[in-house]
Amino acid sequence: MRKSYSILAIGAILAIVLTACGTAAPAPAPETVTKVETVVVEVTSSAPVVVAPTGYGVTLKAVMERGNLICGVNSQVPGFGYVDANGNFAGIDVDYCRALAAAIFGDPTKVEFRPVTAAERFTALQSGEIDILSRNTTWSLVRDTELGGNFVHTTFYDGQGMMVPKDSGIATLQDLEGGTVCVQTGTTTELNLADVMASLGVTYTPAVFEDADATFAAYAEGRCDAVTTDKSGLVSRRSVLPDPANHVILDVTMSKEPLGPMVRHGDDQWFDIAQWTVFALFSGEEFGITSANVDDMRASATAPEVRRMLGLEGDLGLKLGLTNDFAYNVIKMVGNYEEVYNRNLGPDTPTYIPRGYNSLYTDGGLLYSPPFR
Ligand SMILES: N[C@@H](CCC(=O)N[C@@H](CS)C(=O)NCC(=O)O)C(=O)O
Repeated sequence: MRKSYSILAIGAILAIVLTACGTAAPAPAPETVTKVETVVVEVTSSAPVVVAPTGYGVTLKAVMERGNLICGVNSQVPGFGYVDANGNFAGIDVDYCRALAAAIFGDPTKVEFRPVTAAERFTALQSGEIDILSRNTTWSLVRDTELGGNFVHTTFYDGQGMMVPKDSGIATLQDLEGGTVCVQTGTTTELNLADVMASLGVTYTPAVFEDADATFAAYAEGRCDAVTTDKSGLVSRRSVLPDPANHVILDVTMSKEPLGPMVRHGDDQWFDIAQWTVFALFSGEEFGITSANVDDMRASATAPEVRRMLGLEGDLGLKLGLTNDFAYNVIKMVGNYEEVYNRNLGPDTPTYIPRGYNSLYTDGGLLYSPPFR
């Protein structure tokens, strides 16, 4: 699948990535992506991208008929999306895919994980190769418009950072004057680096790589003085360097990187399903409903919102095109947000990241679900 996709769209990927990076002319006629049932967008004269059919209800119907969800994920970022020692996909973004499968099928295993690189991911979504992208992807205006996506609520608030060898003597971005910085192509990272260094008047040479493995291998070999990506990515990739303790993340945040799932334009039902799956995870934590106690809660809950959310009253699930126990299934089978977070990024993991902004609003963070009513 990935092979035929590459043959079909390699020029288009380049055009889209270059456009996303702001180094090429704008992609033509983005409106055609959003308003037409099935279209072929001539992103370059030689390499059309087939855009998947869109329209209300199309995606859920296709997923149900196929019998599983195809989720575009990372395979190189521990804690977010990677393949663990047992050969299973794991990470917070991967668990979100499982939660969505649980919401749709009542079965978190009905999901196929499709690894996509930073450069491939938007074309994979537009072409219909994947039903949803859940891969440490930053919400931005260009991605929300020209690249044909809608971002579901942010699931991890992040910011870009810079990592250097501990003994390098580099303590600030200014110390990188005249140096080389390893960075991955097709990312917001590359753009922010240029913006921030220009505003500081720091001259540097970017060393650009296609994926995280190549970027961090070059850094580990000393081919650059520093490496930059989302701070989550730095924590994650530092954990798999041969000598994690010998690398420090500078005390500087270069950007806002709100990371979350992305769907195609055009299917509001699918957007709502993806969105309320996120809210089920947040609300589960807010109401103290866990995978361990959800059955007790279902047997004894009296709070009206909890009863509606777990499908004991009303028909909220049916309004999404799902069953009324969709949120119960998410929490029972995958856990609430806190459980998912701690499993992948909690204090007992090698990729520990303090919750910070990724706490509930009731704990001073930014996670806030609208009401289940
Ligand atoms: N959040 C940024 C960066 C995301 C990104 O792709 N980060 C890299 C560096 S950690 C990555 O995940 N690479 C993994 C890969 O290429 O498979 C974006 O959406 O552009």
